[in-house]
Amino acid sequence: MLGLGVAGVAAGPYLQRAADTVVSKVSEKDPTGLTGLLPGGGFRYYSVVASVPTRTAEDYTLTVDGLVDRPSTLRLADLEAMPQTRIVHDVQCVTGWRVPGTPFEGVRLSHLLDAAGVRSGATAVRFTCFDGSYSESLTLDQARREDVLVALRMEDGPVTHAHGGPVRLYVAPMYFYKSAKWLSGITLTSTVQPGYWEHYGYDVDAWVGRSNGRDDAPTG
Ligand SMILES: Nc1nc2c(c(=O)[nH]1)N[C@H]1C(S)=C(S)[C@@H](COP(=O)(O)O)O[C@H]1N2
Ligand SMILES: [Mo]
Repeated sequence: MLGLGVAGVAAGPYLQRAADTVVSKVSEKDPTGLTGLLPGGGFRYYSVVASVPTRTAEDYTLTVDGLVDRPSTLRLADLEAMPQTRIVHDVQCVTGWRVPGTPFEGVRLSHLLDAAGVRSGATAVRFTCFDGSYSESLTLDQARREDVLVALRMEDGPVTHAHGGPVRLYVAPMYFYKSAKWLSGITLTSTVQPGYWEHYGYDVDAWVGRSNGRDDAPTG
């Protein structure tokens, strides 16, 4: 776990600055300013970069490419026009905090994969983000699960910028670091390419309660 400690130190200043930005918004409502907490009950703000550009319904795009027959660039309206699935599930961060019974809604990743036509050589999916730094990955089997969404809504409203809007990934059965915020790219690959935190020691297969050295159900 040495690598994780180093990553924590390296990411610290960015997390702090990002949290300051959010706190200043929170404090308009709550002058006591809960450090690092987002409005909406228990969520914490995470970003590995100091500032993230905003994307609106007009300028947001999601590319689907790599080992597919039909690469595409989707706009928010394209995603909104697809079948929507709602999942209510606990959110669990690997650091211990948990938000029970959180609704997410959006397009099943499997729907986008089918629409793109996954080629036979593909075994994994890589996710990239318009923050310019974060990335994640899933095996193709994991990506096809029914509880993996390209989420447009969270807590029964649009995904806010702080939560990774307008579009974030939501991988319900895994620790929340798999749920890449500010999603901008879905690339079908021939091998799993470990994501941002996975380079620093977090498990690539991030099943809640069965990975990252937490074989007992987390209590955070
Ligand atoms: N682009 C991006 N996505 C990300 C992260 C990040 O730093 N950047 N952090 C991950 C981690 S560790 C967690 S716990 C959740 C936090 O989501 P929230 O900020 O909506 O609470 O986002 C995940 N997705
Ligand atoms: Mo996390």
